[in-house]
Formats: sequence, C-alpha cells, structure tokens
Amino acid sequence: MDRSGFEWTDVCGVRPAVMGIVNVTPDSFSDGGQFLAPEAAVAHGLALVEAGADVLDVGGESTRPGAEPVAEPEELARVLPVIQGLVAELGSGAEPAVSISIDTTKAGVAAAALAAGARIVNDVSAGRRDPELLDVVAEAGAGFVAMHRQGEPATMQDEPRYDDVVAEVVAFLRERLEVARAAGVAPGACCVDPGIGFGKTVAHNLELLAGVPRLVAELDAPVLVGTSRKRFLGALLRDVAGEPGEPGPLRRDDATLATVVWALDRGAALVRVHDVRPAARAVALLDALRRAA
Ligand code: PMM
Repeated sequence: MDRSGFEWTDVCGVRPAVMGIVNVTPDSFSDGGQFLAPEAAVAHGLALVEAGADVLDVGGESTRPGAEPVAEPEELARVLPVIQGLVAELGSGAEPAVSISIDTTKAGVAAAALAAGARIVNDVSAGRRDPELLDVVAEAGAGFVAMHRQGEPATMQDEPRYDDVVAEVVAFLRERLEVARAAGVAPGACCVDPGIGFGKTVAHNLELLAGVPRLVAELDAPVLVGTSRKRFLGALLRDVAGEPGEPGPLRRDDATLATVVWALDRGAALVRVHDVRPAARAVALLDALRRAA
C-alpha cells in the first residue's frame, strides 16, 4: 500500500470535522432499512459529502440497545459494496478529501474494508471484542476510534451504574489508547469517544456532555462525540422542553444540533451525525466566531 499513515490532524487539525453516518443495516434505530441496497447507501453517502461531511462512517451491524449480532459474511456483504462504490466515486488517493471509516468490532471486516479503501476503523468495543482488530489497524497504518461502552448491546441499558461516569470513561479510554499504541497504532491515528448512549442513563449522558472539556484535557487524542438522534434526546425533549411525549428519532435533529454545538464549543474534534448539513454549518460558524473572539 503506497498510502502514508493516517493522521487525525489531517482531518480535524485545523477545525473540527463532521462524520456522516451511512448505516447499511435493516435495524439501526433511526435509519434502519433505509439504505440497505448498496446503490442507495452510496447515493446517501455522496449526499452527505455534498452536505459537508469530512468522514463517512459505514456500518453493517446495528449497535442499538437489544440489537442482534450479525455474522461476519453478512456484515461484509452489506458494507463492502458500499465502500467500493464510495471509493470509486470519491477516490482513494494519498489525501482524499473525504475519508471512509468502517464501523465494526470484527478484525476480518476491518481488514476487508481497509483493503477496499477505508482509512479508519471505528470500533464501539475499543478493540476488546476482537483484539486482532488492533493489529489490522496498525498493519494498515489506519486511523482508529476507541469508544467507551459499558456492557453488551443486548443488555447495556439495563441499569447501567457508575460511581463517577466521567472519571471512569477517562480511565477506560486512557487504557484503550495505551493498548492500541502498544499494538502499533500510531499515536496520531487514535481518536477517543465517550460512547453516548452505550450503557448510560440520561443523567450519565448529560454528565459526559458536561464533561467534554475534561475528556479533551485529560486524554491525549482528539475527542469524537456521537449524540445524533439518540434516545436520551427524546427523553430530554419530553422532560425539559415541554414535549407531550418522547419525540421519535427523526424528530430529534434539532436537539442533536444543540448538543453538537455544545460539544464543539467545548473542544470536541469530531461529531458523528445523521443530518450533516446543520452540523457542518455549525462547525463553520463556530470557527468564524472563534476567530473573531
Ligand atoms: N453510535 C452508534 C454507532 N456507532 N460509533 C461511535 N464512535 N460513536 C457513537 O456514538 C456511535 C457509533 C449508534 O448510532 P447509529 O445506530 O445511529 O449509527
């Protein structure tokens, strides 16, 4: 492979970046089944690029609470044609304008996705489900996202508990950064994510968002925040914004944007969203405001 090693500074070194979500799953909580056909998923990805995405995160296994695991051949059959289609459209040169990330916990899926032109592996298990995944990332000189999650998808929302959620997430991510680097992943290729909604109550998610400055200060890697359309936003809209019930996923984009602006203003380097255009505009406006300050 003649590509140089992936560096997050190339993506979010100057200003924060927007990761657009391309779920190729029948069962993701907000867009499951919508982009299952490869052509539909590729077209959706290209529309997200046009809307301002810097990274496209392609996923073939739903991580929503209660989701069933997907076997590797099925996951590959979902994501590979989409990555190949996107690479064909976007190019995969040394410095593509848009990087593709693969949202997987499996080393085999990560390897095939990187061979097809993806440049980042986004692992919601932070390299714990399949330790060989880190070797695959290191070998390819790829980027890595280590996300915090308490428990497994089937049960993670059953009474999650922490003594101090921010301190525990910081300690976990610090340890996973060390493990990734020990496996040979370049320091500049690692990114961390508190895993909003993964084994967390509404209060835990709020504490983590309030704690973004601590994550940024205490972790030696760019911080990614993914709140997009998540259930806690529905609960908050009901509890603090006067909605009569919990608005469904597709009615949470305004609340998503509020948390995106919050996270970016407190130092998050990346946000992972379904609705890219408002987030990309927020990045540009916050950047202009910062320069004027
Ligand atoms: N959330 C989901 C899936 N993958 N990856 C990272 N790094 N961070 C997240 O917050 C995250 C993720 C679940 O959302 P989706 O089903 O809408 O993709």
